Amino acid sequence: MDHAAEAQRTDLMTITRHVLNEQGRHPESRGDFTILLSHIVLGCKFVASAVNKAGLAKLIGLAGETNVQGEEQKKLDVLSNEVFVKALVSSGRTCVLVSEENEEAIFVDPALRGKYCVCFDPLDGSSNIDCGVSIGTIFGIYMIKDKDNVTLGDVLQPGTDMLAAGYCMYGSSCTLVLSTGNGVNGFTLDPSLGEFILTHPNIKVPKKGKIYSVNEGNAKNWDAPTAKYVEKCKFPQDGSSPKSLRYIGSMVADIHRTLLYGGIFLYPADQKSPNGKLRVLYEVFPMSFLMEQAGGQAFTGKQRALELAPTKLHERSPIFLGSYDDVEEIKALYASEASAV
Ligand code: AFP
Repeated sequence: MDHAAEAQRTDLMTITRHVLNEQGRHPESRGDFTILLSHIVLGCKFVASAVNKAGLAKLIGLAGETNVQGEEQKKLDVLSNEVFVKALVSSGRTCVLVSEENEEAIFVDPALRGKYCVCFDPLDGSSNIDCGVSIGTIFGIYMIKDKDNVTLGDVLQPGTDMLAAGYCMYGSSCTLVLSTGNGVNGFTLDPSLGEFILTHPNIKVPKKGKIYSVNEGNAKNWDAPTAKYVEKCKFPQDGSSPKSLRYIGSMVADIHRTLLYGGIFLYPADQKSPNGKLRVLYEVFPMSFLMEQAGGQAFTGKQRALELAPTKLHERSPIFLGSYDDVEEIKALYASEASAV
């Protein structure tokens, strides 16, 4: 018997144990973050179970409401949002919440307030629900600046102030990817234990990738650097092989693949959407934080994505993120266009 392998199989690193270990790096810490995270994990488990049962429980389909982006809202979106808001409020560790599904920020009742702010998209990729494609929850966590004067400014902080970010992907397996600012780790839900177990320690995005990921249906409206970049992916002039195209249309799934296999994910600005489509607070920032923590880069076409200073809750931004070298290439194309004008 291989005793070393056996010991590993029986010495399970759950997500809570991992975060408690991380807490050791901050001697002043009193466990508040661990409690907050355990409530986020509970929300993820609930949604994972609801997604698995969706077809059976007739949760799929329109709920007859539209969300603040004017999109059709699905029943699962409504349910996931309710679950996360309740889980976060009841943790007693949150103060301001921003959800993709709520037009206004939620200011937690003072009696239940803690020091964290959470921006989240409870169920991103909802147009993929009905066909069973992977969808996910995305979240970013900040600390309030002044507990006696809580304002919208607490959630309109630049991404560089983010303390932690993550996503949970509801796919062929349920995977939670988390960074608390000290690298990126992936945990897979073991349904028999009901626990997320560390399966992808210290994720590093390959320095250069072989995949590009973009909605090419928007190509006619792209700006010149994006169009040139995608042309280079397909018809490289340096003797390298063309890149493969993979696009799921569900950011969590596209970013998860990019983190593991490398490459670049693009949601650029175009003539119809000058700010792109993806939302800064709960899509662009958390994914950029994770990508940087994994050794990659995130760029808006003008600047490092995490340095954006959002002024509105549901603000959008163009985004290019992934392997370090691939993002360098698109940065160079934007820089040469800027120097040409
Ligand atoms: P939905 O939640 O409406 O499916 O949008 C998903 C999303 O916000 C993000 O997850 C995808 O990366 C992106 O939009 C896909 O957008 P396109 O359908 O325009 O390619």
